[in-house]
Amino acid sequence: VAHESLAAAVLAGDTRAAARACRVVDEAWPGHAELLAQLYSAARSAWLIGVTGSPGVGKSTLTSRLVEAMRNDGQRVGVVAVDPSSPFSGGALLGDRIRMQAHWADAEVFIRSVATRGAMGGLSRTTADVARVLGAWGASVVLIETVGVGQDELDVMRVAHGTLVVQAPGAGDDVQAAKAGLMECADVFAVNKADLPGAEALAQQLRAMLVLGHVTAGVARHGSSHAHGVQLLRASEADSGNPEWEVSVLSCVAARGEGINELLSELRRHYAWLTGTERGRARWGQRLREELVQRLYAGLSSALFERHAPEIERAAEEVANGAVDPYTASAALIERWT
Ligand SMILES: Nc1nc2c(ncn2[C@@H]2O[C@H](COP(=O)(O)OP(=O)(O)OP(=O)(O)O)[C@@H](O)[C@H]2O)c(=O)[nH]1
Ligand SMILES: [Mg+2]
Repeated sequence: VAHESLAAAVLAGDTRAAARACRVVDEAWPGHAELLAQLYSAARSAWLIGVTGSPGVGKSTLTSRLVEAMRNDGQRVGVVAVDPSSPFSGGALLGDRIRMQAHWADAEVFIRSVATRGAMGGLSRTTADVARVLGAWGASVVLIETVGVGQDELDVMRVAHGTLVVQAPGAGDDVQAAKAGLMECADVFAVNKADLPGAEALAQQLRAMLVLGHVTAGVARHGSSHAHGVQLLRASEADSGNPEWEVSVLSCVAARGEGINELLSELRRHYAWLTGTERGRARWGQRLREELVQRLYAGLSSALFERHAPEIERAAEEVANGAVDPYTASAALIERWT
């Protein structure tokens, strides 16, 4: 395969090769799946941490602090900054770059931004692929920062082993935002900007919500978006024994580097749970199963669309001119192809 030597160079820890591999997978060049297949087993040992939350809560500042802490441990670190907007809009990404500046010069830190929505699973597929390239390059930890607005961005967090949801006082609708999706993807909550008024109240609100939401924990969390896979996939998790992961709320002041080690050890404790307990392993196994299902959905539908393009075009024409209804037309095509 064309990318074999590229894979070898990435696996040897070559930074330029990793940058090139990121482009290959980000832009879905021919052979990118084969490249990723070659990197997969090495990438599996990397610990992927998602960092999300509303705009401006301090995700980048906190991510940068976590990188610092891991670098002090001598670990090679990857950062994937997911920018949901256009790569040309600048703003957020530029800000992130400035905050990450301290790490750009560090050869043991690889920072990559991802903006492609693309086909085949879009943002979360690209993020998973890029994070794996960084893992194969030798990052023992890959931090994935994304703004916690919109389903696509929240889906990105499913790529990570653990998700840190960052909240901050004064962001207005903090807890409201937490309710809408963010709450469900949190493995650990960080109440950042604990130097500002309202931080303690926010932490208490979050804790109260966790207690209330506890009944459904582990069932509602991390559900699959594909109806099919869900039941099949969930059964294994429900069957496995305790203990369920308990989400906690920790305070920090990322700007001053306070509370970072505590956050890191809580995240480590989560990773130990995920990889070292029956229920944790079932949870992670479910995610990996879901990835296959997602890739099949995307791959099968694009393959079918490609192969049957003229037929689909004819049916579309008939629906458009009223010769047939869309229900009958789609049912007939699906019947013929399956
Ligand atoms: N008071 C205070 N300000 C902080 C703290 N951490 C970050 N900030 C400030 O909050 C602002 C936003 O920080 P970022 O790290 O860019 O936040 P973000 O969540 O990455 O922002 P986006 O990526 O734009 O959504 C900056 O001005 C930071 O200096 C903190 O602990 N306390
Ligand atoms: Mg940021």
